[in-house]
Amino acid sequence: MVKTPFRIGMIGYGFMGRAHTNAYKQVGQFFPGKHQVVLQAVCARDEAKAKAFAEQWGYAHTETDWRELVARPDIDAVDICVPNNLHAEIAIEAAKHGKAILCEKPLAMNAAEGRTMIAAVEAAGVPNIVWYNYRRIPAVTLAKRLIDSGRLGKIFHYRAKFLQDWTIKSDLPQGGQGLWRLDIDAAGAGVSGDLLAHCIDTAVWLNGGLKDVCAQTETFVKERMHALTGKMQKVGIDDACTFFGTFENGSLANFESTRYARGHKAQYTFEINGENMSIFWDLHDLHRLQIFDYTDDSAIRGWKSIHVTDNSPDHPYMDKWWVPGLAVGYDTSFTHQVADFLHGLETGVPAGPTFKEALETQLILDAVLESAKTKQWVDVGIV
Ligand code: SOE
Repeated sequence: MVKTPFRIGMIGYGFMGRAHTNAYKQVGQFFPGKHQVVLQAVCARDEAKAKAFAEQWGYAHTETDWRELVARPDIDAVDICVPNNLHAEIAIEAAKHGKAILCEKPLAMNAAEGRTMIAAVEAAGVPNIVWYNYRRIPAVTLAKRLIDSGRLGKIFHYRAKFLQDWTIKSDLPQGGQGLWRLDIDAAGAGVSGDLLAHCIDTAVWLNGGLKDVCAQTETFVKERMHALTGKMQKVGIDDACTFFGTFENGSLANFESTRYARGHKAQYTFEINGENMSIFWDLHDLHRLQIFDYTDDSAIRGWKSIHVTDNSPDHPYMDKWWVPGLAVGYDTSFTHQVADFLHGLETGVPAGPTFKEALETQLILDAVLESAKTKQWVDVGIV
């Protein structure tokens, strides 16, 4: 079959640049389709770093100015892998040039900015998606199938947490490469926008939208040296954020994230309790889905741990990988996202979350931060 080239222009080359590029390299082998992904160009301000990345990962060209990259006629899609404060400007420009856009999460600094990006991609009619990769871990996708089948019955509770511990050191600087997540001007928010954004995206996908929230945030280290200015500066991000709220289906929400949970590196977990079934998932054990099925015979009723590696179509994505019992990891959630995105281009049914769908997470995040600031319940969509 003659394939249609899908030429990627990647902006940024950090941790996510590597995760996305790895997915582009894998997708054609494991999920062959109509498109052939081509690593056309990578852009970084530092030319030597751009060239080194291009050489290591196989990009054909480099750029040092993102405006040059998005204007290149030999690129079909722009992948935005830079700090959050640059997402909107780049996406809007890329849309004007008619490029498909794959944007790192969160979509934007806030919902208002997200709306400008949606307007741009809709006006240009270009395909778009946000990299909320955890949806596409096979065990999480299996949870979605179970919930959609109605087997859980009425949903009562959804709780999620995302715990890390890498910012406890008070002499860790803020800003600059690697540490821009601590700089409010680059990140827009702290753990809420960085970690809870994932929890919220999965929750909305699995359990529907949220009506209202009541939140608390804390900044444990009040000042940090800024890596770019060398000066001590006020820390503007939330180091920890917890909130509860109400889903549109009436179930209760309970979310927590922090970078101050000693011993936890990336402990993202969620649990959903329905009338007939509960489901639990843990990123540290990502290929397992824990299920308690009340409809089981009472003699053998109990929590079971499903190893989501069967290569029948019963276990999402797994028919494309190895043999039963052999797991895939974090990296493949990105491969699955590219596969679904390309499949969406082929079928005309876009894979999510599109920019428009990802706005919901942004609206919830705005409400969460507003609630923490005002110490009031806030309706989602009001801020
Ligand atoms: C932060 O440490 C981080 O890398 C997030 O930015 C990612 O989105 C998350 O998946 C893992 O943690």
